[in-house]
Amino acid sequence: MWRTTIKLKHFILNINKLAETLDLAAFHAKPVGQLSHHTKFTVDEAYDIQAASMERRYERGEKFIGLKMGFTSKAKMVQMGIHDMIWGRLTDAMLLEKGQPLLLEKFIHPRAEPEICFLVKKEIVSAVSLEEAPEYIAGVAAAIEIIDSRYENFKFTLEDVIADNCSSAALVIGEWHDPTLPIGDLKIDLEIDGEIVETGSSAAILGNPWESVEAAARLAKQYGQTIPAGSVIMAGAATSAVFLKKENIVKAVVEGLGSLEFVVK
Ligand code: OOG
Ligand code: MG
Repeated sequence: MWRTTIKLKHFILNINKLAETLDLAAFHAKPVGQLSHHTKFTVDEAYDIQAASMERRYERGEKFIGLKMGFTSKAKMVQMGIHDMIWGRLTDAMLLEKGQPLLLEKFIHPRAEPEICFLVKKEIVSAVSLEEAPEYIAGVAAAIEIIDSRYENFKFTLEDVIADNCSSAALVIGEWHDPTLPIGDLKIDLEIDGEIVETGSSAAILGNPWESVEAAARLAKQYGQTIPAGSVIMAGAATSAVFLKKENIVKAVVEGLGSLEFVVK
């Protein structure tokens, strides 16, 4: 009998090649097929791919500015069909300054989601409890995250999205506020062109956004990433994310933390 297929027994996962695929997809704003469709990899290997793809950005001169948590709310889990919390890395190139437009041509199929952001006061090098977390935080702000999956049709598995730096693409941060303000149950609205398109509460973020700081510290420690003083932690979206179109005016309003907006060009 002739064999018609040959099975490779000693398959070696090419972390750098997979990282390059995702990095180039982001760089050229050209989507790629899901990695999981041709390669099997674990959650830990997905974080290795993420780290390797971020190394390529750092080599181009981008600077690490903080972490983002993902799937910390039910609304997001349901929208994307993923049931585990994830985390990704943010760089200075992703940060939109006040008044700076989001240039559509730099993205594949960007979506916006309203978030709460924390400013780190003291370097976080290991897990911190919910009680200890405020000692490490200098400020809290309303924020908008722009996510842009590098995968066709914004479809992915848990491993795919982690490898893709959790769809991180851009972020806008509002005015910093005193972190002792109560933030456990604030009304959060996302408006497009003056209409509320999504509404939720900060309580949707793990029951309380401070839980996201605890989770970020724990996961960063697990994967060997410290969170330096001056960096930010995006707590995760409180609502589903909304696709963006040219000329959209996108605004987040968070009760007690004010509002922020940007224009899509
Ligand atoms: C993954 C990113 C999830 C959040 O806030 O839950 C996220 C995605 O939805 O593409 O950023
Ligand atoms: Mg997010």
